[in-house]
Amino acid sequence: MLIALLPGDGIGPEVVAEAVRVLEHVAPDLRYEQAPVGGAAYKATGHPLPPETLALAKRADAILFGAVGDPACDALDRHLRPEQAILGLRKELGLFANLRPATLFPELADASALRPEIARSIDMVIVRELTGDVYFGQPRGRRTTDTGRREGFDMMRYDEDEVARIATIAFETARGRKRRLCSVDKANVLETSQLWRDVVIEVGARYPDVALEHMYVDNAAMQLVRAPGHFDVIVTGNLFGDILSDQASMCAGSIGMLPSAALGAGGPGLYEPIHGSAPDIAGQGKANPLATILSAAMLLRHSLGRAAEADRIEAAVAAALAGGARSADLGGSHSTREIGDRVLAALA
Ligand code: GGG
Repeated sequence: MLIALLPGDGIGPEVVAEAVRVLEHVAPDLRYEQAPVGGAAYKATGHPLPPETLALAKRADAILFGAVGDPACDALDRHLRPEQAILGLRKELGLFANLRPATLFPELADASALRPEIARSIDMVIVRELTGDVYFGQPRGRRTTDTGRREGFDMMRYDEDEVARIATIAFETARGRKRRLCSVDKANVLETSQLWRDVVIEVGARYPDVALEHMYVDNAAMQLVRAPGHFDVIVTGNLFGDILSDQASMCAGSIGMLPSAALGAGGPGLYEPIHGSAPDIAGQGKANPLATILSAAMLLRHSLGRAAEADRIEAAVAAALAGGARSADLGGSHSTREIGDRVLAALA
């Protein structure tokens, strides 16, 4: 089995290196090929997603992705910015479903932005749609109006098939859990959200065993900090999911803890920490590699069907945390490498 390694920018290479050490320990038969992506690829080739990188991603059995984003690229045209690489991979590979589990490891209750007794109730999966919404809608761009004012615009757009397929993934995910699904939208204001709500209800008719509720995104943001235990599975669009999952991560201790899987209809899945490239701490060995290590566990489970190895990694992360492993984001001083060492020690 071939794993494409796309470490990317900032702390991406540091956290991917630790995840690979862990994968090599639990699944020594896997093969790896690495390619540049994001700002690193732009600097090397003039494009954030070079054809060779895309070709590797397409022929791999799964992709382990680090992070993209580089302040040195801030002035570039949008099409050349590092973030276009991850958007391009999702689109090219048809990776429309993003599973973002937000679970609190009990040892991290004190690291949560919430009071520990509230934080302990967090156990949810956010199902974020990944290939639609304002991220991809057309038209988009900049123009100067007749009166000489500069204007920027992005089209928020979903069609019913895009909503139906992500809703189906969300209902199936809920079926494998506590059978509660909260669909998050802004249907009191947005046309796209009204369509979203209609289609989710239609798909829900096939899942009478799953309790479906609808929530406006502003209320969902509030409920995530007031009563996170209310949520089992959340399904939402690309933009709302991006924002809510970062919020959920801080409730679960740190953005350095949340893994994700981007899945489509066949083809390789892409696995990445939800955090970005964190250029302020890049190269200093301060980054928390656990989100990437947990993403590697998701890779084993979802793309390779190797649940036993995935379970071992997750248990080792829990054991490392129970043994006091703490990077700076969790209030500790262990380096990226030391956290990797502690997970490996728990696996031994
Ligand atoms: N590992 C996540 C990452 O690199 N995030 C940077 C980013 O801009 N992502 C866009 C998105 O997730 O929609």
